[in-house]
Amino acid sequence: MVMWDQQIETMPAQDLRKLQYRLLKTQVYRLYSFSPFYHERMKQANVHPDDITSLADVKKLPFMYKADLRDNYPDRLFTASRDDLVRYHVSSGTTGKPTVVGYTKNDLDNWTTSLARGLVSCGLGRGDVIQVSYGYGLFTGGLGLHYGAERIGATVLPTSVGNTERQIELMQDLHATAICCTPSYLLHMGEVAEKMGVSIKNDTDLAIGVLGAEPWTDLMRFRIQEWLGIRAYDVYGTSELSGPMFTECTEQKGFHVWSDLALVEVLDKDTGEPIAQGERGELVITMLQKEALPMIRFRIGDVSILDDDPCPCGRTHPRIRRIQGRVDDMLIIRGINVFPSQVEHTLMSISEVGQHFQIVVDRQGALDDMLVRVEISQNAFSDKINDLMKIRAKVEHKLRNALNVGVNVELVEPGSLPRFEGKSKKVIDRRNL
Ligand code: DLL
Repeated sequence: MVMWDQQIETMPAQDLRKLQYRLLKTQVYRLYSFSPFYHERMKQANVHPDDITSLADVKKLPFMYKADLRDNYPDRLFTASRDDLVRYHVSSGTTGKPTVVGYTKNDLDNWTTSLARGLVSCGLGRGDVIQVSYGYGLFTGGLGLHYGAERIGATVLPTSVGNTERQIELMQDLHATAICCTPSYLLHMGEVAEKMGVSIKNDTDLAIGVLGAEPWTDLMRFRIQEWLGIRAYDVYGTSELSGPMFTECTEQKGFHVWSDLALVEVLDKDTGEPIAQGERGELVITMLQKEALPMIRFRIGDVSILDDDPCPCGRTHPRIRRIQGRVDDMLIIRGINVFPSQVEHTLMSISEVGQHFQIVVDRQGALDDMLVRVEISQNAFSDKINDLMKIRAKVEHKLRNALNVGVNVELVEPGSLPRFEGKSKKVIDRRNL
């Protein structure tokens, strides 16, 4: 198995834990001594760095929330001097002030190392042409994967987002073997390519996709792989962790979280207590080496499952499974919890349904009303009302069974729902809750 750094990637789990403990202890001492924010937080929680005597003691440390970053806008949580900062990224978010992330030289180096390991674990390396179609600029996706790809000796094609027809021409002419972008943008590219008479499967050298920055399901993965003739890997991260950080390996069974860089906990979102292995919970991450913007027990709000079982790829770092949603993206429809990922999973199991859907939630009087707009697949498209009624009934039936709540389904023509170049917006909630 080819690895970027065999020694660290296959280090025995026990040694990794020792290393994590050392790094945690150093980071906590540093923050307690130099950061007024962390000093105050630890005092409030009645914990001193001397109280951390094992890795498990991480649970004594207070949590950090996205609101802490916003409340300290733009850079009051930074623990490096301005002279030592070499870059900013800014994440817009949906509410309030944006989040500003700063990086020292070492921070950029660790971020790039993390992605170098990840990209190699997806089978990429020297000789590959990697088209980076995440946005370049304030968003972390473009530059993050750009430097990761350069680090492993691949050739980067920095197309960023947009100008899709040109992207497809360049993909063909420069023989891109891999693409990094959101799954929604790749779906859009596939369609635009077909309109241009280009089949990504047959007329390009594309073999690998490194797709993320938004939730998607395994069934969507299978569709993308089948349609475009590639292996599709998930990549995960958030601006606060640096940007895209962790990818799946060729086993496609979750992201390896590099233990020398991050300590991951999966906790019950209500109690903040650990949950049993294999149960889903909220991801809480402590970055062990970050200098400019340290993150201790950051409650990301993403829901996943921790998998500590040995990975057949030989890497000893634990995995987290595909992100199952956010703690705050759960919709409550007439008292029933509904996750958009359940809707996607169900729809993708129905062959007459295309890749695109939209959920619209409204309130009629006191009752919630959920409408799922579904693009019918090109093959199943028909102008016979009877055929369409049958498909609609089937989709409604499957959704009702999966979600335990009745929803209305509207079938729409292929190509009629909005397409996205970056993160997609699949849920429109019109209720004033
Ligand atoms: O989206 C970083 C990134 C760039 C990741 C490129 C992967 C590829 P933010 O804009 O701060 O950072 O958004 C982070 O996006 O908390 C998740 O809710 C969601 N997210 C990111 N990757 C995935 C994924 C970048 N693979 C937020 N699956 C996170 C599901 C994801 N959700």
